[in-house]
Amino acid sequence: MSLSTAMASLMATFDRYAAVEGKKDTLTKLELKNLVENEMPCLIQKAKNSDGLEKLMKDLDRNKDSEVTIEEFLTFVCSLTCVCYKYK
Ligand SMILES: [Ca+2]
Repeated sequence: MSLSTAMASLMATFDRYAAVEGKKDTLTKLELKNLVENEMPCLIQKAKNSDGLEKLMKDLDRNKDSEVTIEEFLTFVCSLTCVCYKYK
């Protein structure tokens, strides 16, 4: 897979989940939960534990509007990629 395919996939995945409820270009807590559970099964333990999800949402939602923007989401994916890289 090329890097541009991976980028397109990041954008399409965000859009698909963000469109479910509320604003079409941000993730609510439920949308974030569904995205993490379906697309990042390695984090499923964290998402299943509701305290974990609260914390994840709080960490991602930098501007504290209870919605996760594409910028906040991509920052999260990049940080996670850095962690995975270090432990590969
Ligand atoms: Ca939304």
